Amino acid sequence: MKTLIIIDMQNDFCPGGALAVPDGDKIVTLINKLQEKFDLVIATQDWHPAGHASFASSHSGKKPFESIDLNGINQVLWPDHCVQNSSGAEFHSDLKMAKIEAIFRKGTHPDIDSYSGFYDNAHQRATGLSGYLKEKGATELYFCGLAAEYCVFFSVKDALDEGFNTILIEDATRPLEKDDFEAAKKEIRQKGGKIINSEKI
Ligand code: VGL
Ligand code: ZN
Repeated sequence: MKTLIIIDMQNDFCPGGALAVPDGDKIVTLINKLQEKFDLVIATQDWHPAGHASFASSHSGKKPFESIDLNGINQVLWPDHCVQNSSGAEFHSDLKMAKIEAIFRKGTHPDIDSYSGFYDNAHQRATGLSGYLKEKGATELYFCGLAAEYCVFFSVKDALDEGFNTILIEDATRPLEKDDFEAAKKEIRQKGGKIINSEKI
């Protein structure tokens, strides 16, 4: 069964937001059109408590986009973003919600970040997404949303590890940094993932 997974299509990742992805808002119309072609559509939502450990503001003397070691894991420090119940954490207002059957929230644990929709960055806590998809009979997972080389990429990698047929829809995602996305695409292909454009669907 063909499933569309929309990653973090939230205001803070769009121009004007706290952690804006260049042209992040330009993919909303395409994602709305794509939804009609899928049997199952689900979404993820970055959903941090205030003072989250991934925020630069939680570490004295640190600035956004610096990296630190956080409990043994390399952590990029971000501007405060997607704080629970803030307008930045809301989905882009043009995103069609009618076909989205479930929303998986992530990044809720105060001490650890969670890029993937499946697991936290230490791979210790599952969101339940994998079990949900398997119970629904999902076999082919198509990924879109933001940001391409972070939450989309980590979700794609986990999907491959979980044994799903995994396809990234390249024109329905946007990166923070183009070069980092090129490296991510290479790794996706090496792991057996497919990368396509939306016209192929
Ligand atoms: C994301 C950085 C921090 C993403 C979320 O959705 O790609 N990136 N939190
Ligand atoms: Zn986040």
